Amino acid sequence: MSNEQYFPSVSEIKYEGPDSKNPLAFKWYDPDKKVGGKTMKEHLRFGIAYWHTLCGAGQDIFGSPTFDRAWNSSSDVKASAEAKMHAAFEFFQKIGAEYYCFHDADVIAEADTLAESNERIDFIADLLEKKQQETGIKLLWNTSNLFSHPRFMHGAATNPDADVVAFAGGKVKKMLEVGKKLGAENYVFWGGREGYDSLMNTDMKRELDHLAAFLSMAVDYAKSIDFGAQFLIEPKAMEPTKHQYDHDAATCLSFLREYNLTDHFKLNIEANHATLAGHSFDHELIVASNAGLLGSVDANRGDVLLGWDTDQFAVDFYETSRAMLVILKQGGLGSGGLNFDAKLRRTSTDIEDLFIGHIGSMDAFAFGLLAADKYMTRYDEILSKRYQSFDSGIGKDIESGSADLAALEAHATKIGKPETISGKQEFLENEFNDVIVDVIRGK
Ligand code: XUL
Ligand code: CO
Repeated sequence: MSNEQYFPSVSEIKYEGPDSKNPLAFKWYDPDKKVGGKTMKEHLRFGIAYWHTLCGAGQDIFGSPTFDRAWNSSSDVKASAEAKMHAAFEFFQKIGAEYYCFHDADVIAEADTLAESNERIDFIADLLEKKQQETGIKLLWNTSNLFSHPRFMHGAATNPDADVVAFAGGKVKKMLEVGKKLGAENYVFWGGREGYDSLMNTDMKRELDHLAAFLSMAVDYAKSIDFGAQFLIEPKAMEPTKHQYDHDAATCLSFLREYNLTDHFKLNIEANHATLAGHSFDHELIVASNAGLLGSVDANRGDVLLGWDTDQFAVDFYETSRAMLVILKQGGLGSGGLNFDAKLRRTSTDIEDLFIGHIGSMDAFAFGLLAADKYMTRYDEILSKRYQSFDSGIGKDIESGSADLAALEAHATKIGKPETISGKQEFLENEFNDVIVDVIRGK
């Protein structure tokens, strides 16, 4: 089985440059090209999402699967997990991604009992470890699926039934052990069912206390087994629940601060989750980054006309450039990376489409990196100029905390009235477009 090729029509994807017309080549992602002292590969740290790329079958809420994947042909649980893993690593190698991410349930089907699921996980974790060693591909993050199984319908850590909370805890414990075994650099908590559909039956305060207790137990257990991965919370506003407790970056920060968890968690910001919360992608990145807690990114996009998590591949150069600007400004993602939490449209049924989707998005982020690098100095200049009145005089006193309202009054009285200063928004928008055009022209 391991010698079987699941993607025989595609060989290793190479960089051919912007003039290439080859859909199976990179136009912007040139892994070893240096940008500001680091290679593109080091900046971008691309990760492949097992659940979409390997498990995605093209189903939607109205229709059955449309993709016919060779690795899904076995009905035996272990044989099918093994086949999927071989397909996965063939894909990771051919696309040239250094990292991957998975939930427990992505790599092998869950059983009804924790003991049987754990036995299955041990089986596949041994194989994953070997594959990682053979290929040099690393685990960006792993996580536990605490949202698909019916037992989690009322939540996992926030379930009103303590037995289910215990089940969720058992699953997380196992995945922390697997993360350690596989050298995961991060561990993600996405609270897919941690929220509510109705306040008629929900004690929000108690559920949030339980969530914090659960996360603290995870912190303690990771410490006890010496698993040093960065813990990440992934904000999402809604879907599947009407309101998710990890609503957006600001809500997560306030939760982490309230329960004294900021030393242990950063945020994993997903573009489509930002838009579901009514924010732009760069807004969420900036909120997390300002707190020093931007840990990693789920790189995808939504559709402005659809109100759900479409998880499309990000291809908009403007958006990726804006995102990369925030990432560059904070000096990179550290142990984080850009994980493609993105899936093919249901109608994109060719096996090559899987490569084309990732290629387009890898190119879009590589392009974004070039544009951000070009714009960085100018961006700093714009911001420092706009706030320069805080560098001296009354502004400096405000920032340092030495001013009081009487001092502000005295200052205002002295100046008579403030000048009118333009925000130059349109000018700056046009200028940013010019930078994008310059990158396209290779200037
Ligand atoms: C769901 C989502 C998840 C997390 C990991 O919207 O983004 O796949 O990234 O659980
Ligand atoms: Co995600």
